[in-house]
Amino acid sequence: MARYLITSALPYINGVKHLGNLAGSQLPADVHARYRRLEGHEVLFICATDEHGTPAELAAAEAGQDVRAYCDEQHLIQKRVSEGFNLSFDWFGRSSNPPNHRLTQHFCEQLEKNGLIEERVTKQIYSIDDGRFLPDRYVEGTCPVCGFERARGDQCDNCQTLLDPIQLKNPRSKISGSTNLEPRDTAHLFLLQPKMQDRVRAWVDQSTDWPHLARSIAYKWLDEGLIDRSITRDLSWGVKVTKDGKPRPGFESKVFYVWFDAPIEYIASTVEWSEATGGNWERWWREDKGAKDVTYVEFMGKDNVAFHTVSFPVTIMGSGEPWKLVDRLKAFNWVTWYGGKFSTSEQRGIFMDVALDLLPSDYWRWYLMANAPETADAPFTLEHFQQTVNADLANVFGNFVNRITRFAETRFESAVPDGGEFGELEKKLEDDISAKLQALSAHHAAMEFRKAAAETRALWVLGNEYLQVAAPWTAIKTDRDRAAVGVRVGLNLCALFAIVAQPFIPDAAGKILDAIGVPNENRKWPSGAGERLLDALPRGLKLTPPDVLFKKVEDAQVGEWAARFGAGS
Ligand code: B3M
Ligand code: ZN
Repeated sequence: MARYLITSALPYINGVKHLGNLAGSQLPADVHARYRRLEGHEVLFICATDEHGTPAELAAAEAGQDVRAYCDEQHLIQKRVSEGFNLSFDWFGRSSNPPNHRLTQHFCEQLEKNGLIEERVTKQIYSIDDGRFLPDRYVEGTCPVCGFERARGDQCDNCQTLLDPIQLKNPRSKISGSTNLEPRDTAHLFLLQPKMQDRVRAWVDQSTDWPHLARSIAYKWLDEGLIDRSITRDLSWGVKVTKDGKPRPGFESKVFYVWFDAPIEYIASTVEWSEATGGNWERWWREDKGAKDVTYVEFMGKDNVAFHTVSFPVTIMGSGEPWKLVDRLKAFNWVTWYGGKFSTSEQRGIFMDVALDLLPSDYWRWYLMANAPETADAPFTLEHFQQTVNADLANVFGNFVNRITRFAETRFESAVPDGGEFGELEKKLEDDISAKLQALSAHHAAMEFRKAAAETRALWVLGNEYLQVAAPWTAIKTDRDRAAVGVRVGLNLCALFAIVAQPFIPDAAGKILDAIGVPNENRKWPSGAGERLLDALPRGLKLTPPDVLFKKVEDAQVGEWAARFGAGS
């Protein structure tokens, strides 16, 4: 048994996330956490809302709410939605909670002790009309790199370049729209990343276990060369800046930059978990306290990779303390809405809360993982969604379970039949199934979600092909033993298919396993070694055929949703 610490990128607090956000971090992290748990490993799965910085302040202002009240409300909303999607977090914390404040201040003080922090006076954009400095997203303007006209002060959404507001051409205030802006002097703390460049590169060099996308992005940043980065901002909402545990003189109206404190919340959320449950967070995060044998896996969208492969490691390594570093980092491209952007303001795309009103979470989970944006961006279209879930879930998997459980009910007294022996057909099926199971496990272990979903589907297809040939409904007329073998194997396949589908579609899988009467302790991932895969259920075991597992998505629904969610527009 191994230990896995799994984190998903922390969703910003500024509103419910769309299906693309879900597909790029929280959902694959959940699938992987479920897979590792089923294998019998010890898993700690951590997430939280990312509550600081200009996104939070701007969203609260737009909602006409005080920032804290806004965050309290939005955190609960996101928590409820993540429960609706069956995201099995061991803890869903908040970056605004005290543990993150304490740890963020601690890291900064450590970094300063180690000569990695410098206080510098820099020019920041000051808005004369708003009477304040305008950090990050409080400014918009033209990107100096690609010319995109609505680049935000912290990052260009078009070319992904990380920016300083001062670099924007034609800047304007996001608060008032004013262009009456001027550069003014103000002090900030800078993290001297270049001093850590060689150590970070050496660490990436030896991190051969990272999937390709993450590695290539990390090298892009290292090759460009790290720069000193300001880690404080002129804002009131956030983690206060301290020195020797006391407010830092000259920094009374400043807080840490959200990207400095957000990754620290992975640790702090684990502290929240331990405070709430009596767990031991250090066992997961401190190499001197038992975390050496932890495999730490991170999930995120590609725009977050630089912060996790460079900035956060600089914080961790620069502290000089034995904190756990990421072992495997899985990054994703975008899910697009018909090739374009999801947008709350323009009502384009489906967001997590609305998705749950339309269909059970399993439908979305299956589609998003079967089409995970792993090697390229993946467009979400309602037509493809309908096609996929109807074919895979309703026709292939749902029908299989339905057919065989109904037949067992009518012809074998709702029980796993006894009698008959395995023939060539069953022996071959057993070989085919074990080969596919082995491939499936390998894809899950490699966090190749598309391949894992395809392999899961391939198993279901094998089951249908078997039933087609074994045809117990025909055999029963002449040879009851032969029919009994077909039904027994069919029911065992149902159980096996549901067991390995649990990471993707936990609700439906649970329903099937309940219907067949498979107890919890027998729902573990098949190890492959010497198992009687097709003869595992006790003979005579009673079952209740499940209700319709997956209703088909109808054309009328697709038409209605297309109009409502701006399909193709
Ligand atoms: N909240 C950005 C995002 O949601 C950011 C991730 C933080 S991970 C520490 O894409
Ligand atoms: Zn740009």
